[in-house]
Amino acid sequence: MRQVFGSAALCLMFAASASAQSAPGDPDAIRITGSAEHTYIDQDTADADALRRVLEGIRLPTGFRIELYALVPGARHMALSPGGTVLFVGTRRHKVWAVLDRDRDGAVDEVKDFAPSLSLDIPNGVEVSPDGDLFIAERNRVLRIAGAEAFDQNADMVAVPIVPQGSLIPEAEESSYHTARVIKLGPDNKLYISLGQPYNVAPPEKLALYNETGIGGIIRMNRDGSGREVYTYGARNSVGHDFHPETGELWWTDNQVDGMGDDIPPGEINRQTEKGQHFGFPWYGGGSTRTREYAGQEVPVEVVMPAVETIAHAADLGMSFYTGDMFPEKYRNAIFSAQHGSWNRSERVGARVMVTFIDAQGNAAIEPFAEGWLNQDGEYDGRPVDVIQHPDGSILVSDDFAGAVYRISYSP
Ligand SMILES: [Ca+2]
Ligand SMILES: [Ca+2]
Repeated sequence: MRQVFGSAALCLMFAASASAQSAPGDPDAIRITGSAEHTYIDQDTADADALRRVLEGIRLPTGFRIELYALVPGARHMALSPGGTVLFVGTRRHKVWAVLDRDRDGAVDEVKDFAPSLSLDIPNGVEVSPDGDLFIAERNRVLRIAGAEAFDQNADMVAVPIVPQGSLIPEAEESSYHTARVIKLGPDNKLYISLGQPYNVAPPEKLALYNETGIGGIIRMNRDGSGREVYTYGARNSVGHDFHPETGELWWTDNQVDGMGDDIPPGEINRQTEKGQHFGFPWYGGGSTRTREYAGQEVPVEVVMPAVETIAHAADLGMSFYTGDMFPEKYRNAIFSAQHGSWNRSERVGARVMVTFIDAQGNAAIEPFAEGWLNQDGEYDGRPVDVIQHPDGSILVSDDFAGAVYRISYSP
């Protein structure tokens, strides 16, 4: 019965999505400007000074330098506007922050909330297309706002729900667990959105519904919300993905099963070469480690094993390929990724930025790049979440524990 209901719900979801295809004057569009007051984040505070002292202790390869870029409360996933003047920063609360550098001199002029009249629910995922559409992926809705870079000057903007409220996942599957969406525009001009499944290990009776809806995977769709399909199967909770600059292949991080001890299962960075591949969850809890719940069962699908296994429970989150000119040549097309840090481990690991080098044969090797947020007392001074590239070739790192964005640059 459950599966029948699931299919019916899915049909309704697709019907709703289709009706939400946007045009100017769309009746579903939400007017987002108005009289609501912005919240401004003061950048000249004792917190900023304390964070600068923490950054003095961060270890980086020779020639690299890290500095505080902005104070941004709860900073999660990031996207830069095409003109480079606005950094949009998602959160797991109710705001998307706008970090403004109006004159593009690399110094932040102002940090305030984007569209305070807009009511948002876990707007973790943000993306901006090259032609200026801002996409916000919430717990259970996706919005598109055209021309968002100009929000500071333009008093007439609308948010179009390209995936209406309650249609990203069935409402009965809403949870506070694994609900931080990541959204990125692929080289095929489609939106790729990760949908974490809401369990430690998903129970068998949920699997059919999850396969249909893309929960425990990554879905893709056109920029108006049409043409939704499941691209990736067998993920547990992916919170970071990006496309290889040369091959266009989707690479993504995955957070693996808790409660199996300190040292297993490994975390994952996966390489996907075509639509519909399955990456093993819930039969595998990470790498080749079988979950207790599905132990001994024959695995009914062909499984793609991870390109990189990472240390258990480090919580690999946001990632980006590096295509800039600022860093030494060996970093070209490497992956920078954030390890948020463990909770399910007796001794903490993570809270660092990693780099993954991929050779011509596609073999990948990971190593620490920036570390030192885990202090001598074993406590966090920061927890990196996402890494993106700035147009100048530096990288930006968000931190939801410290409430900050850092900039890492290089000079020989
Ligand atoms: Ca500036
Ligand atoms: Ca896997």
